[in-house]
Amino acid sequence: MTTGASSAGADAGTSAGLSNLLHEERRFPPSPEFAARAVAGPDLYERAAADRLGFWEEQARALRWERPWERVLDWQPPFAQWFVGGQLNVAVNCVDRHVEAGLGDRVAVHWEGEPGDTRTITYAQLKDDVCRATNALLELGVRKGDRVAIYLPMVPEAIVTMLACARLGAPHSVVFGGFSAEALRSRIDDAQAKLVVTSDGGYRRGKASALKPAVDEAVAQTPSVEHVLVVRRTGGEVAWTEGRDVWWDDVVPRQSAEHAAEAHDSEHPLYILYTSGTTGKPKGILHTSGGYLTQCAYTHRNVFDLQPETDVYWCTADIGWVTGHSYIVYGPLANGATQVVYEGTPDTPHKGRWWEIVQKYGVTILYTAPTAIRTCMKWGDDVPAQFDLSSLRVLGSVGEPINPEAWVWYRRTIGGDRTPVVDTWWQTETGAIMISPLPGVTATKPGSAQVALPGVVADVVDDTGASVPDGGGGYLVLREPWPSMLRTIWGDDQRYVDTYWSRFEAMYFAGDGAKKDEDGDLWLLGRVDDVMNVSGHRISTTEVESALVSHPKVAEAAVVGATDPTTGQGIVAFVILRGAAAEAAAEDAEAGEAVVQELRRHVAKEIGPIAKPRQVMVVAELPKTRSGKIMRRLLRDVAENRSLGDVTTLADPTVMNLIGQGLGSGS
Ligand code: 6R9
Repeated sequence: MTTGASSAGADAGTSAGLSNLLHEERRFPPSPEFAARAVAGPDLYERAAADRLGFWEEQARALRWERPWERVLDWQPPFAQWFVGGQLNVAVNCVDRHVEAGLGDRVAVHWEGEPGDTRTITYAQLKDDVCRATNALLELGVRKGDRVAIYLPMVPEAIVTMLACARLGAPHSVVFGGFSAEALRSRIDDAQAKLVVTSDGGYRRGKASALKPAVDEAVAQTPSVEHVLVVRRTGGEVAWTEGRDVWWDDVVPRQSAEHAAEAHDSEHPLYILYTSGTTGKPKGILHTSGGYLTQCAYTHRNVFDLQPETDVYWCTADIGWVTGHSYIVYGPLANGATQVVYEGTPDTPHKGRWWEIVQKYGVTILYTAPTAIRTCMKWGDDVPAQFDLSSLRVLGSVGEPINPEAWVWYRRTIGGDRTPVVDTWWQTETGAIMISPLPGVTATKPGSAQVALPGVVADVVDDTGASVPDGGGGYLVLREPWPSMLRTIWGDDQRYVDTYWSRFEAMYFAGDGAKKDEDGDLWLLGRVDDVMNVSGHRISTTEVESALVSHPKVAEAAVVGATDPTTGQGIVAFVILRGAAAEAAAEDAEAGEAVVQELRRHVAKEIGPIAKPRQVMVVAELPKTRSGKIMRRLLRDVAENRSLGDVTTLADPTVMNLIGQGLGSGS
């Protein structure tokens, strides 16, 4: 294989590092054997270019429609409807039709609990489980159009509940189990959910951690919720509200395993998923049925070269993120794939747990995030070396830019220098993969997501919206609507228009910086707005700032994402304390340290542990422009230990000296 020329620098994860690496010369073309039996061929690009809408229709025909569509696309910019007039049931597509095709005995899910307990669920069993859950939701009063919040660990019931909602046409809103009671409350409230499905708890890092208390706290303030359906997972004690709370075991198993599914309109809402925007209030991204499922299934098949009869696929994401929605639930199940679902963390009970799982189930396709790859790199090559990873044949990456060094390590150490690596760019809003190599077709290039998939039209434009030439940089945009695009922000069409469609005329603004290299391949450079990316999770600076200023000791706060070798970015907060707290912290280092820890815990409680700042720096002033805007750029310089950039627009250039003095109060 061609390994040579340029090598990845230590700073490869930073934008500056990436710019240097645009001259990456390593190429990994597919082997002739791989190409010969690959799902995708080069003709896909030609067909999509010749007739884009016809190409998407061809992809939609892979699904079962109860009524055919009349029009492929109705585009009233920026509002799209796909496969208009068509009707289908998403759950039937993901489950029943495989059983009817004689594949009922195929394993849908090899589930592995963190403590080592396992469950094997065939498509036939999954169908029965989904029907029982659907009947239970009906018994609890859920009807088509009602919203259901799901706050569960990675247990099979999470998948079953999502599909039961899809079957009924009751949009789900999955809230990541690591989010706080307050985050859950605001999401339940925004969607006016009628039912919350949760569990007593789940296993993480070798311990049972409770979930139900957060639900109790949230639901005390959300009058829309009629019932809380509780899965028993850990057997831990739970507080109980009679009449409201219901055990899963008491209502679901006794239901009929038959449910006659209704066909829903192609544009019927499938789910809402909240993601951070540039303001404190998370955006409820709305996805609908036909177009979403079409693109999930198409991308899952082609990007991962899925051969459903023989592959064992594993996506390590949590179901609370969009990757779990599209590439654990909807894409793989629509394609009749066999997959592994793992409940816990990669280092429990030992650092080789993931590789042990790959060996145990003979995983052939692995889809994970750069932050996990970099963590495994840190743990050392000898960990994966203890396991047989020869079953792997395709490796995927998602969530943030993958630096070439990590890419090459992934391919070499996990993929035995044999597997294609696909770096897939997409977002909660895009619903499915948009930019990625195709294994079997593309000669891959470490660090670059390369080109838009067939059917997708991406570009990089400058400030004025003009397309940049090869070698140029700017903003990533999408020029044409795509089937799995978000339809709006739940309850806020105007915010949808403002956020995505107002920056440039007639183009979707993704919020990411990007470059085109000399071959025209795309390099994603991270967010250009105030959204941080921590371990592949989107967290807005404003959200963390709001959490900080909600603490009585904080007068003002500014938050930046600083480059972090493992998590991509780390959260660094600069805070000005209020009078007495400020005096105490200034006089006594221990008091200063105590307040720093208190604030870190406070943010974790308000938003969730993923938002806990890596560092909190107590400062006397914040750098502001004359118009009062905080200059985050300068704070980033401080957080990343760089010398300061241009300070001439500061209202008071001396504040940076004051900030320098405050740096003793790190965490
Ligand atoms: C799927 C998902 C979306 C943001 C996106 C971008 C970053 C995702 C990436 C990537 C570079 C990749 N991102 N994949 N950056 N290369 N392959 O992650 O959705 O949680 O909504 O995040 O993540 O910044 O805008 P979401």
